[in-house]
Amino acid sequence: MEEKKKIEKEKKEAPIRDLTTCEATAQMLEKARRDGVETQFDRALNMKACPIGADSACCKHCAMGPCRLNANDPYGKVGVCGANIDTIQSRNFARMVAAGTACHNDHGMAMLNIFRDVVNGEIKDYAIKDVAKLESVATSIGIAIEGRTTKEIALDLYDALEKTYTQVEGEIPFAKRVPAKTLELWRKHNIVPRGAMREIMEMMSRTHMGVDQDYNNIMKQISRTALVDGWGGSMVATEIGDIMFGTPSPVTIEVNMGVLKEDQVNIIVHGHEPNLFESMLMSVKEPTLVKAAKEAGAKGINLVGMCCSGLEVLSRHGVPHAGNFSSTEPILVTGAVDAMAVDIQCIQQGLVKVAECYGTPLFTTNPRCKIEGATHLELHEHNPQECTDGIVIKAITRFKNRKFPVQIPKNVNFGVHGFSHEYINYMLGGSFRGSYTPLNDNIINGRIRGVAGVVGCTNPRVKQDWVHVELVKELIKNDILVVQTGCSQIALAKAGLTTPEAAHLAGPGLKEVCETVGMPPVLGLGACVDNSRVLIACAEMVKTGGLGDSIADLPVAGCAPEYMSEKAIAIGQYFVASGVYTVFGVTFPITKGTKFEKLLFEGLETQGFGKWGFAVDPHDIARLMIAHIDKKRKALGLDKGRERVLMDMQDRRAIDAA
Ligand code: NFS
Ligand code: SF4
Repeated sequence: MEEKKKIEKEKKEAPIRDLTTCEATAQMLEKARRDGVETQFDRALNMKACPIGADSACCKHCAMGPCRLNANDPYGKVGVCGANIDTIQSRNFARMVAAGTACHNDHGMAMLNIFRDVVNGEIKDYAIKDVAKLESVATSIGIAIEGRTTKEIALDLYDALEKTYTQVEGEIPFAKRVPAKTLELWRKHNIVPRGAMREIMEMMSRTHMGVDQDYNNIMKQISRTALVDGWGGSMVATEIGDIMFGTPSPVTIEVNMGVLKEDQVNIIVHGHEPNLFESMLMSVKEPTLVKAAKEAGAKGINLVGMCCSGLEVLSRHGVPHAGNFSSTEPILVTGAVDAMAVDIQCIQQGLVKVAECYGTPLFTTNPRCKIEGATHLELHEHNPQECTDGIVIKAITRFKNRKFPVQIPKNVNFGVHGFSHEYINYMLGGSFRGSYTPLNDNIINGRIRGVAGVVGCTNPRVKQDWVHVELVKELIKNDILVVQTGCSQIALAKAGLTTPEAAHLAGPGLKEVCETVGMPPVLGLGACVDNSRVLIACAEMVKTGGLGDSIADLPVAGCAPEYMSEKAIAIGQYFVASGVYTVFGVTFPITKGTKFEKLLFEGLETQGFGKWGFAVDPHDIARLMIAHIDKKRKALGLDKGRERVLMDMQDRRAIDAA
């Protein structure tokens, strides 16, 4: 008993600076402890991760089990049905990919439904904002645009993209954007996705007890399912979002908890579908509501974002962003949040209790995501402001009756965000000759060693933001250009690395490129579904030439160093299947020393795909990624050029002069 108490005490007193490097979050965690409020950080300390689950060595797919195998002797035992460790863990992995893919596709399909009703005139609150983008997306999948009205093109685009979800046979529409050699490999392995519903259904069916029990065969369906995320649902979500709400271009914007304003009505939108946020943007400008806020004694209404929908409007409209996933509970501890509106994904149930402690009304708005104890105020696309106006009114009331002392961390960081792949094209090539040629050239001549995508969640099992920031610093120091999405992008923004001035932290080659173009060494592309922008950028690099024939040839690598969600696993797998080496941190759901592990970490690459990597320490991760980029440079015959850049500046000037 004494021992138990001692452990409890130690746990509660884990130094806050060990939990996060986000200064604002740390301050709020300290306050939360004083206030006796619990967050994910406390729960993580008190919940030891199940070691059998962590190794993916258990199965509960039927009632003859659940069965658990011994990760220290993985082939020493099988399940009651005879399933071995490779079957069990590949099925577990498959279901994570299916769930993550389902989330992105569910989101993408919801966006596409809105698009359909906007085009046929049933939804009047949203519109087609970016006709140029509509035309370029249509053209990319073979829809004629010459001499046709916007509505005609849009209707055709809707019909085509619906297939991403519903098609029974054939290849998804955006397969047309995949570099020929990459697509050829997919066809050879019969993994070009048909439609998301079909792939996810087949994945769930094949992982039922007594169906697919060959991990190699399961792996194929894992890849096909993941690919209908990256080149399917996620890509549709991004493209339709751009068409309706505008394609991002760089904006300078504030992030961190200091964007909350003590003398204003603070409203946070947290979640993933941009339509809630777009409607909220209209509501906070509604003259009657602004007036009501002023009458309540506020200077105005302050709307800020968190997590991925926050990133979408940060990129598209320059709306301030208050923090990433692990900060969603701590920000309520400020006492300054007058309402939080959430839709779907990464909404922790723990928010309810924290919101309650500080009298913050918490609203769920989507029929697919209600939370016990939160107020449900549903957003109907045909009249979205009914919901968002209602939330603003409740927020004003809460402001007027604020009972809790307000303590807002002062931290605010400025940075540049909103680098769509279209803008990268323009930025490097100029408006007349927009192209990826300058990027490829700088990779070929070695100023830029390669490109890394650093993305994904934060996870209280590791120190918040630390792995992201240390990893990215190490990469840019080594002349690797970093592109970012999701919660990772906010970690780097808070660390001040999304500014052009951060170029001084880059190696000499990357620094020179950044200074010439005036860009940061770290480019924020948006939300997690916007990882599809990274895929398109990779396809463009292949198309531009000089860096091989397939995505697998490119000197690029990806990483989600603090991931936690099944969506992240799906993203990792679609990058791997597309040809990218992808390293994950925190933990990897696999039993070491098994055939399935070997397939993920080596075999897939031998087959011509990318492969998985794993390391926890940011410097170890950086080493793995850099070694891979150098391996690809060598295969392309680019190692010589780069050595010269590093060893002899004079030499390089001579090359440039030539
Ligand atoms: Ni991505 Fe966005 Fe963040 Fe992770 Fe969650 S918010 S979809 S899953 S935690 S990066
Ligand atoms: Fe056990 Fe096989 Fe049932 Fe899984 S499917 S719980 S391994 S008996």
